[in-house]
Amino acid sequence: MYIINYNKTFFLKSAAKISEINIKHGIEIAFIGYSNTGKSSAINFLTNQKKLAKCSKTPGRTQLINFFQVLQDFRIVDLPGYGYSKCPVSIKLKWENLIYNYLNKRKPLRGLIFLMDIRNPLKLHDKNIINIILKNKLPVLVLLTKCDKLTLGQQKIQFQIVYNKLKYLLNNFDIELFSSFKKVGISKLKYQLNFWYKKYYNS
Ligand SMILES: Nc1nc2c(ncn2[C@@H]2O[C@H](COP(=O)(O)OP(=O)(O)O)[C@@H](O)[C@H]2O)c(=O)[nH]1
Ligand SMILES: [Mg+2]
Repeated sequence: MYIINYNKTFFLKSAAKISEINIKHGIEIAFIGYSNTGKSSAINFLTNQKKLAKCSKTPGRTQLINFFQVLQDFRIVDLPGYGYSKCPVSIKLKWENLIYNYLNKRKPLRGLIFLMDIRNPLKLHDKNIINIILKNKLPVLVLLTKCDKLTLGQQKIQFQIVYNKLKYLLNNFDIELFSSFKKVGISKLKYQLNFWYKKYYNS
């Protein structure tokens, strides 16, 4: 298997609208989930860089789509977190629009890393995202984040519960426990990203 060095990933650009994105070559994989689920932390963990994607204690800070280049024809994308309850409705709608547009229209998009806090998965917006995923037949890796917050026993139980629910909701998915803090789940994440890149590269 072709080994990708994720440590060399660098920030490429941000966009507030999908019409602003002029990069059309190669493929990209997007990280999606509620604000504060650990998207930026996961990207930093993956790339072994402390501040590549900004992590924030204030949820909802990342309002732009951020593109990071892994390889010349391979990008990862940090999507704005949806559904942060304390922000104004107008901003919320703008974000949702941006995310839905991205998921529906972005041609290089080949897969999603779908993050849900293990303690509170499958919330309202997660289900909306699942519907778009189904419609667009996007392959998904679900990460149950912040698994360090639960005991190993609780993690296993919660994993099984979410897996059983997703089985009826999604066709093409995999699921993994994840913690950026305790360094859990990184081999599966890399394996999945490598797999999608390889599929593109060999096509
Ligand atoms: N316990 C725990 N907290 C985490 C983990 N990853 C991120 N966090 C915390 O959750 C908050 C949101 O993380 P961030 O990566 O900015 O989430 P984002 O909004 O989805 O990009 C921050 O306070 C992080 O320190 C994790 O693996 N375990
Ligand atoms: Mg973030």
